[in-house]
Amino acid sequence: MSDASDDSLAVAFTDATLKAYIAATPPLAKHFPGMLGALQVTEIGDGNLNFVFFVGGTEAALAIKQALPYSRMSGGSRALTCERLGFETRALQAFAKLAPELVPAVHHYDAERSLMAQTFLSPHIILRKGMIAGTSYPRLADDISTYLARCLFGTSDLALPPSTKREMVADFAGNIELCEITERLVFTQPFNHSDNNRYSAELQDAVTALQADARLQMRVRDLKHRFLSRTDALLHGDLHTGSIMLTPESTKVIDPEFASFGPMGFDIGMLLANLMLSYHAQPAYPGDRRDYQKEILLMVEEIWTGFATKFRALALEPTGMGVLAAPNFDGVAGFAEMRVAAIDAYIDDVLQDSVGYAGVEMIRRTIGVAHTLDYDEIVDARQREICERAVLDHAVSLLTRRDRIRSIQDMTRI
Ligand code: SR1
Ligand code: MG
Repeated sequence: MSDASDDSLAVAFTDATLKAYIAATPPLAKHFPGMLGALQVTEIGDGNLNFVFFVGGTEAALAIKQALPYSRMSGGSRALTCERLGFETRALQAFAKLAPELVPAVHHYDAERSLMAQTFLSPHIILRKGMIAGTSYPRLADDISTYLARCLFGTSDLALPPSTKREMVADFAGNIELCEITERLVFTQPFNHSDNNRYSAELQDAVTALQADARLQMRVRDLKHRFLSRTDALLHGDLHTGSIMLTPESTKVIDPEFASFGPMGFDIGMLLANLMLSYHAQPAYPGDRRDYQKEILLMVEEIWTGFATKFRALALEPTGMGVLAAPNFDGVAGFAEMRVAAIDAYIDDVLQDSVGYAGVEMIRRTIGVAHTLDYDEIVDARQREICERAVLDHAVSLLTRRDRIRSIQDMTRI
């Protein structure tokens, strides 16, 4: 199922060539009746990998994403397969079947031009930016826990017929280059001496200590092994606060180009880590952010408990078809209780994984190559160092206590 994309056709659009492409492509042109002559085109992307264009006018708009055969952040020097956009498209389509209101709709995909059109989200903004501004998002925990429960459960063996699951695993196993980026940038470089790592000299003692901690290194290797070897569910693969666009009333998960099958705790942990990164950065922002910090902790707790409750309900549905489905005859003594216990044990395992992956993500965003805007925004170097130290301390505690975590409060209390 991998794309037959010919990278030579994936050349960067200009305003004029994109307008001409839209006019000549019926599934796109139909969005702009009577407007094709006056379309506005603006490149609005700010991610590491791709280009994103706003295309539209007063009546209608689309977001058009283009993946070129290199990463945007490398300026052309680092080759990267255009197939990533095919994986993103198929992941969005899979998630749309499970949680249609929580992802943007895909309207068109062209593998040869390496282009995908999706709903333009407005007035949504990137969650990370909203949290830097101290904005409250009362729907977020409920929406995102619904997204996680439905998408992780719905692409797992608990829900899918085995043949469908195997076909999907085989398809997404082809997302090799993007998974390799995660393996290198998330699990390998930050825990080794690497010229790619990036952190201020003031943090050197903390970095040296964590890199020399054998127990921590083994925990990270165990989590990396699980990431590589498990195929529990289709993961978004890069579910940080830059991959969520929202308003106080609406939440959309975007950008699943790193999608692959893996352990459920990877997506959940990455999201919780980015919320905790925001939590630890808040003291450096203007104003008194203590109440907002409490909101963030509550959100972390509500996302986990919402996920666990909804996932459990899905797994226990009497019509469930997955591996834990009830036998189709009554009276297997003790089966119902054992099924509940098995699901609860599975959820406990996902929690411990989530906490571990959260620790890894917090560390790699602080000392690895890919930092986040939360900390890039802090101009006072001493203040940034204080916040980053808090992140590293918290992350190391999460990793070293991972197997003793019994509830989400064990994570937020630390
Ligand atoms: C080369 S891409 C660097 C990072 O940005 C993405 O959002 C992923 O998190 C990746 O690790
Ligand atoms: Mg992204």
